Amino acid sequence: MPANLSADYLKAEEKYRGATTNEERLACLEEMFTTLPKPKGTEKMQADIKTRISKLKKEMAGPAKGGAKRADWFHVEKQGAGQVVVIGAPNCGKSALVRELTGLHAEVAPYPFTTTQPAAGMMEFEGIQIQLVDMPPVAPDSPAWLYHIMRTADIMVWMLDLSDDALLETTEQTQALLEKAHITFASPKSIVHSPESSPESAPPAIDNRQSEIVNPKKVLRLGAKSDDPQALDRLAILRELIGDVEVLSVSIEHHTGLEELKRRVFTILEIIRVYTKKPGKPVELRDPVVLPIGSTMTDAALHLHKDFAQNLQFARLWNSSGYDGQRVERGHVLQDKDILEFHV
Ligand SMILES: Nc1nc2c(ncn2[C@@H]2O[C@H](COP(=O)(O)OP(=O)(O)O)[C@@H](O)[C@H]2O)c(=O)[nH]1
Ligand SMILES: [Mg+2]
Repeated sequence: MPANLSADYLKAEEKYRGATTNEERLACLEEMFTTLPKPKGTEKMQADIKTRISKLKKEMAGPAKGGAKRADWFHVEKQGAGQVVVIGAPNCGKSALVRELTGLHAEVAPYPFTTTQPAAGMMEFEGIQIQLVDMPPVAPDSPAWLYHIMRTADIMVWMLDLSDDALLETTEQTQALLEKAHITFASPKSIVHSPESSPESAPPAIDNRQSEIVNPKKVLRLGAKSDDPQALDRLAILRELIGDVEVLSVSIEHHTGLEELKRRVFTILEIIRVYTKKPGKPVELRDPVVLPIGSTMTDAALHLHKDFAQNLQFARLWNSSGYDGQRVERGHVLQDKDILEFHV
């Protein structure tokens, strides 16, 4: 066994051994996979966890043939710069939002349980494509794959229906169902302003919550149907329940709040766009390289071509914070909208 298994990994493995339901086992295995360090030497463990995950999923989907009807198991292949699942109680406006932002034609109806399968579409944001996944509602009888998709997504948008008189009860109910499925939230960076969240003093969030199994999920709360005459009052009451966390709001009816939503989704994904140019040629403004925040010049080169990164001598950089073609070395940390010219 590789020596440097992380504390998070060992914790997940211990929970796995104590798990009593398949849902819990799956959550633990997924957590083990994400927390497993991935240097050389762990390939076999990685493969082993993957095999266990796929076996368990097959088992949870029911027998392949024979008397019992096989339940469907859905999985949504990631595409584009990030995967965002749109979740919430029945009828809160998920399909209407995803349709508005992606053009996807999922059915929108004034009654609950219209959407029974996940459906993905692409949302354009300043030259990149972000994947939105319209989901069936979070409800007591929701299938296990619903939570599985949430766990593997990059972020969640949790819609809260501002036209619903029972908004508080509905919100608590949804929260309870998510907790039961071991989905816990991280407030995205830059939203939490508490003193404990300073980088020096703060332990990783998972450490102060011993009972949780999976990594906290980044979630953006979104008040839906803000065109309702009582939307503002309901939002104020909701804030009392959920405390000082960010809640955006949108109306599909009035086309409001959508641009701000897109921008927040982009920032919460914690990605940057890097444009490239060839020496003597203009910058290529289509199809920027999309990388995680903190990526270096070498990461951008690797993204373009492996050999390219090996032969790379240096790059020149242009951006809005003072670079105007200066040389930067391999370890230089990039920013959103940097323009790079590689020299090999
Ligand atoms: N007034 C208003 N109604 C909306 C808005 N968004 C969705 N709806 C309505 O809410 C109902 C449920 O919407 P739908 O997208 O199917 O909800 P889902 O079950 O969460 O996918 C439909 O009748 C929609 O027309 C909105 O912004 N304002
Ligand atoms: Mg729907």
